[in-house]
Amino acid sequence: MCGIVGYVGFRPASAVILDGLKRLEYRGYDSAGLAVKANGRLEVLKRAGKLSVLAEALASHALPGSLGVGHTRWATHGAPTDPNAHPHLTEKGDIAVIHNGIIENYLPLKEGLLARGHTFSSETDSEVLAHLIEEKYRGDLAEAVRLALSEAYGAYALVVAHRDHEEIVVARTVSPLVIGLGEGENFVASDVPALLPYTRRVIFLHDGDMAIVTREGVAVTDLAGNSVEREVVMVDWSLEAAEKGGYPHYMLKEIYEQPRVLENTLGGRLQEAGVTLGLGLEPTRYDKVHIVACGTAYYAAWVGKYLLEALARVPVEIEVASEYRYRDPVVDGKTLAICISQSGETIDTLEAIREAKRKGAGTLGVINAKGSSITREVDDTLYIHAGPEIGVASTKAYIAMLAAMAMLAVWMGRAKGTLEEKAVRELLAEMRRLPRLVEETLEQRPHIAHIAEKYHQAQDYLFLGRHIQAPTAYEGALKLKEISYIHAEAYPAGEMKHGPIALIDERLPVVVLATHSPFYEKTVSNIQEVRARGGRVIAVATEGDTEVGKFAQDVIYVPKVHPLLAPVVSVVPLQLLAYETAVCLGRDVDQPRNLAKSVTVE
Ligand code: HGA
Repeated sequence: MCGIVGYVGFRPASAVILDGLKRLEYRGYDSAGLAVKANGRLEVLKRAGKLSVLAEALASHALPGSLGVGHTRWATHGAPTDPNAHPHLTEKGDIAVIHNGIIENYLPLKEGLLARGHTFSSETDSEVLAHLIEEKYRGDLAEAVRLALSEAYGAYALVVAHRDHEEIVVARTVSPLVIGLGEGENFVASDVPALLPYTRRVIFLHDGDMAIVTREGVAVTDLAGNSVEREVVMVDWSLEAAEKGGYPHYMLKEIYEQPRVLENTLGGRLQEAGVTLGLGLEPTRYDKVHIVACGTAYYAAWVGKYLLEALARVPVEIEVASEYRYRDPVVDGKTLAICISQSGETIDTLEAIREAKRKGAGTLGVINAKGSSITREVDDTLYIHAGPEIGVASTKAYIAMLAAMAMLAVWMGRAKGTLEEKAVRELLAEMRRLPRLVEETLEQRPHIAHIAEKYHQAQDYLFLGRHIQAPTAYEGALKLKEISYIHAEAYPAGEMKHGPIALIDERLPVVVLATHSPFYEKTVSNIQEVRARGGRVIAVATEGDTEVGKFAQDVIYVPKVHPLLAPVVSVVPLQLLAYETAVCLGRDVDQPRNLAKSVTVE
């Protein structure tokens, strides 16, 4: 959360910052601001609202200078107003501070600062850092930042500029920061997409790192000022991959990228009669698995549970990370704790996996972003290779997580001896077909757009699915809520009669995952129960099914696939249904209200 860009070099800093912030706007879009250093002054411009408001203000108020810092905000402390936007300046205007995270002891710090005569101009926790740094400053900016941080605790990616210094000082604990290396210029950002037009050479700062960034170079230290070596990593994400490429929204582009994403996730890993994952962990050491994740990744965890239990016959517990970490979970050395996260920065997930590790579990991250915090803390990482995901509502990362979990289950099943070679060959053959099947499913878009149009006035939606399609129902409901703001509930189909059936009337569209599976007949019975009460059914069914159409008002057909892989294909129409509904309602698909991507606050 929060987009951060810092620049020191020879280009106009405001243009680099604005361009970078545009590429990071998915991280927060309550307000935006920047500070640029010119002629020994820090000039600041900040505005509530989306980045376009700041861009407009900048068009009539140029900020010349080639050193600057900028921010897009996702508010935690204080409403999204102009004064609360970052950067925060000291009263004398000599120090500008940008912050991502939460300073947990900001209240006592603020009281002390007020008592010592400081005046605050915002309600944010972040502003205390500007005043603290000012108090500590004796001519050495990095030293002042270090001293200030020794009094603050919480999470921060901190970026500081001073009007007398040709440098940017940065520090991180918990919240991510990456430095981009150029020639005669260097960059700072909270995520890689901001850097892609300028450089592929990056340094991912670790927890507790600080850095002094100048035109000539970067010096990384720990918070005590001792120099530390950090690897320079080449990132392989292309610039086009992080741009819209002619699509009206990132989300739609990412939905259409899914066949290629599946090729990347699966490609090179599927062998004739097994799966090569390049993991060091030894599956036979573990007798139970815990999977932790948040949001969409949690539904991938749920699908993963069914896959691992079916194929590797290992008991699996799944839990949302924010609950897991606080409930003293029963973990031992025979527990494999898996965490799933697109960004690899999700703070709840990171803390949950740390908790499992502390208790002796082996740890595995299923992650998209290379070099991210979680990948540095777990014993092993299985990358999903989805490329940059910019749309706030996750699509292609979800499908890649599902494919990764399927491979993991086959791999563990083989290692544990619970899977016959014949069954493996069959599954692998099905997995190889997935990119093509998703491609075919995308052809349903016009039909799905028609259904979305028909039901877009609905106040509520219900999603039902059984067994491994229950998480698909939940993911479908989540997508709809996130981008259309229509209230949607999901239930395992068999649970409907235990309560939610009371909701059914002729105004309620009910999406039922009724694909080919051993539970197909039971699901068709659920469809009939909905119809008997006047509900309107939108079924997702397998091509060639002639039954479901007799009971459902609308049917979306998806290609036939092994039932354990059905979620990969079936989620696609639900993503499109959410997308088309949001478009019908005129919603901001890529920047839905109140949300932000890469959730780095608790
Ligand atoms: N606490 C700060 C920064 C918020 C943030 O990092 N969001 O992701 C604020 O509220 O401005």
